[in-house]
Amino acid sequence: MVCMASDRPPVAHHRPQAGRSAPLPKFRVLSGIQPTAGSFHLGNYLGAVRQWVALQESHDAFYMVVDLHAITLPQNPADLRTNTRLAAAQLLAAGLDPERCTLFVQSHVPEHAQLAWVMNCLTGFGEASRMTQFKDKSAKQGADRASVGLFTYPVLQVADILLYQANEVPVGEDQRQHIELTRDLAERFNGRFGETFTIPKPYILRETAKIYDLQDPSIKMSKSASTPKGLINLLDEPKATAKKVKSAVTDTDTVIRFDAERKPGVSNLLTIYSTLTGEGIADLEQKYEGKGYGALKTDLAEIMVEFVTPFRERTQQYLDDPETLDSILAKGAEKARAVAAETLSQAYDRVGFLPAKH
Ligand code: ATP
Ligand code: LTN
Repeated sequence: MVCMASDRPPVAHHRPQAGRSAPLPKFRVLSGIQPTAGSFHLGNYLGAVRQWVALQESHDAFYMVVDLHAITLPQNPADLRTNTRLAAAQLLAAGLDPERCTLFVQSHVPEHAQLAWVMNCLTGFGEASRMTQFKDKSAKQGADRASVGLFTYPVLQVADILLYQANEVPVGEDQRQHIELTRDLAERFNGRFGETFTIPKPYILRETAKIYDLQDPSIKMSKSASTPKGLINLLDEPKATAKKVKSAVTDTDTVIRFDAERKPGVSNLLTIYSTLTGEGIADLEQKYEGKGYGALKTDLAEIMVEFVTPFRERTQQYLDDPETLDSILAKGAEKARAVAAETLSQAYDRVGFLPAKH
């Protein structure tokens, strides 16, 4: 495994201050997900969204559907609109509660694009060129056809995080480099213009940082890289999902043991099983001792079906009532904007922009 669990509690650069009698203000988390598919996949859920749900209980949580990021690759406008609502509906179905967190759409808060411009001007061309996700995605399209937006994608993500003075950013392992860039740019800005931004930390849980493709456990489960049989979409027919789990690639021996290097397929299934049920890996190894892969896969298929069936129903309920959904997003954007506007105005002032007179 490549990553470390986030150390807790986080040490904020700007620790929130409280009066003697007031309760300590909560740390802030922020994260985002792209509306670029018709369904979240299991990697999105286990690697990120599940943590978002948990963190809304303990943190001041901001979560957004990042449609500005989505258009760094070509999107059909009608699909983008549909997928944006769909992403919000899935986040609510997964357990986000608009009373406990701020849920919004990135393009509803114009400050993201405004701060991104400032941060673009602090980012080295070479520094941006080293972002591995840009290299991967641009290589897929043919480097010459990649947009400048794709190149500067990570800098927009930096602006997303810094606008909210987030202490922690719950994401999967593939996002670590972008959080590192955020830290570097925040330090650079603070060093050059005076203390302005909180330095955020990645919040990446070791166990679920990277969920692998069920057919090729050497690559991460991803909407773009995975084979259809290796990708579990949460909104797919539960029967199809069960079938994919049952035909997951394992290995030629039959021992159910967690060993990410030598037995990546089985280990991936154990991780998924353990996270969805709360049963420890060691307990699962014991439970399936001498039973073979068939039994493990059959049980996991059932667990998956039990998980996705109500998830699909709840998502559909939100989609059936777009007015309520849009009003949740409108309230979220209003709350988000209040925070973002304050940070942006400070940053503009520090950079030396002349205040606009109203
Ligand atoms: P892409 O096809 O562009 O790679 P994706 O499937 O990785 O997309 P994103 O919308 O980019 O999906 O990711 C949303 C969140 O899900 C991020 O925090 C990301 O780190 C996390 N995530 C995505 N795939 C996995 C995975 N296989 N394991 C763990 N976390 C993941
Ligand atoms: N690049 C992220 C999505 C994202 C994000 C953010 C995550 C955009 N802005 C801010 C955390 C914080 C991805 O998951 N692909």
